[in-house]
Amino acid sequence: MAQFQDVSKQSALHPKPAGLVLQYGTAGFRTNAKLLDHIMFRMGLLATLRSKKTNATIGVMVTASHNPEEDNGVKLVDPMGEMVTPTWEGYATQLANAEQEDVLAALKEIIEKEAINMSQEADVFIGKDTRSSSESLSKAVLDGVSALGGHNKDYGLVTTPQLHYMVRCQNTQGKYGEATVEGYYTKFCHAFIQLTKNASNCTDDQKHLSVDGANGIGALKVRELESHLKKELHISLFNDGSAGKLNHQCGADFVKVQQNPPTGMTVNSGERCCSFDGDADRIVYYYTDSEGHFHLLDGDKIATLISTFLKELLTQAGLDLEIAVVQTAYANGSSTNYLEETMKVIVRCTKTGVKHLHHAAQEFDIGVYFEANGHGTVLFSEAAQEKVQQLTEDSSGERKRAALLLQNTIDVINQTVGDAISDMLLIEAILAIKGMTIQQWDAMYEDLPSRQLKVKVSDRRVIDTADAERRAVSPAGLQEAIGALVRKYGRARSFVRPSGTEDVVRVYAEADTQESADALAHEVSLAVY
Ligand code: 16G
Ligand code: ZN
Repeated sequence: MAQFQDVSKQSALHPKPAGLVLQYGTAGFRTNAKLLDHIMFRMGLLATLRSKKTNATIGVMVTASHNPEEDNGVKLVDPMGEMVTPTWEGYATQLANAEQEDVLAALKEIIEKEAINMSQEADVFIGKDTRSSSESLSKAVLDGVSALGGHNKDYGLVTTPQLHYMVRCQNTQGKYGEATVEGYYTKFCHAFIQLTKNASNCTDDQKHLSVDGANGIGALKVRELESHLKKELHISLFNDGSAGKLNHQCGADFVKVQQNPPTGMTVNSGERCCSFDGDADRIVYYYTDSEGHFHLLDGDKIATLISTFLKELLTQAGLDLEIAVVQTAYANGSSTNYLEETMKVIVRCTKTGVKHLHHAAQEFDIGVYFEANGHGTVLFSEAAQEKVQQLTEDSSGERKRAALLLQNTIDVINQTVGDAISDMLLIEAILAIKGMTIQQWDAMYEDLPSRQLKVKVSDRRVIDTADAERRAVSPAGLQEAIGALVRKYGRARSFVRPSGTEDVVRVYAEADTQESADALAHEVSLAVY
């Protein structure tokens, strides 16, 4: 077929370095940008097949998130804006690793296995972050799409969650919003403005927020967002990409791991600050107190704030909807304890990686999911959304007010994936409505001191875990050794897991003092060797 001749011709222009093996991991493909040209071309091919198969628009995002500037990566987005399914992750790995002369055969194998009708039309949406390599890599994706006769829409520079949003809007015929960047701002900012109308006596000081844009795409988009905020939020933007390097000593990952403010930002004592990561799908908040101590409000604190707010609204609205918080093993023990014991909400723990949390959250009327690193969102079931909508029409007084607040909360959230901009608007609205300072939010519960370490081992795959990564089942004896170490300390917990993005084993420990958490993490890392 002529179609496949085009693929052969184009594929030769995007050759694979012989012997290179890469895997579609938790965050898609991610490595040094110089190794990715053939991967991009092939992901263009695969997205086109996926579009034909699902008869829907598929997204391809070129980004390496919080990785250094020299890296890049690519992720596929499924029709409802969610991560691509595990079977297709497998195809992605197969196609990426086929040697140059075997690309066609690998492609045909997928077509056959999935019984894809090649005469079906295909549509692919493409976005990229601000890395210098993203421009040419996204062109390679476009080559892949056109080689199989697919149509494309290139959104250029967008955040990862913006691209997820576009895909969902397109495939729900506008029901979720308009599939344009302008439509994105209009939807989320309108809901934000509606919410803040419920905040009485908010001073200009309370409306002020310092944002660290990680010198990435999030910074560009915050600038665009500002004009839609009608002065309901006053943003001071730092690390806007004009001088600093992407993710270098700044951004959500740096702040979370280093437990320090980013460089390039003025952090005045007591002031509310937040950091985005390099593709703006993560956010963490922080402040320094009058003694200069740094206080981090991570994904666990964010989940707690949001679920408290939602639970109060459900009570006021008299709506009986089941709400759950989904976390990973990295969630601070204090947060889990507070959610279960004080707030009495259901808490679920899943493996690391957004797709696992997202999936678990879908099982509830309202599923709030956050990784401690600041990636998260809230999912509302169709039925829950309908009930809220109905109540806005059928009720009056306090109940109607609560129902309208719930409705606008649903609309300010990007339900496709964690989104720093949309999460920021929701958090700012909640703090304003509750008249809450960042210090009061921080005081909801006190984090247990914790420590994360990484250990280089010859083969990280010898470590196998169970129980949402909280228990090591191999090698033999490791879990018993960890258990014995944990018993030495007060309120202690520790686990190890092979990283899905780096060639290391990660160690997590928490305990009643920082010294104990540090010592425990160190001892457990010795047990891993
Ligand atoms: C990826 C995941 C993130 C996870 C991290 C863990 C997505 C979109 N991103 O960045 O959720 O926390 O990997 O990395 O799923 P690790 O396996 O190296 O610890
Ligand atoms: Zn990211």
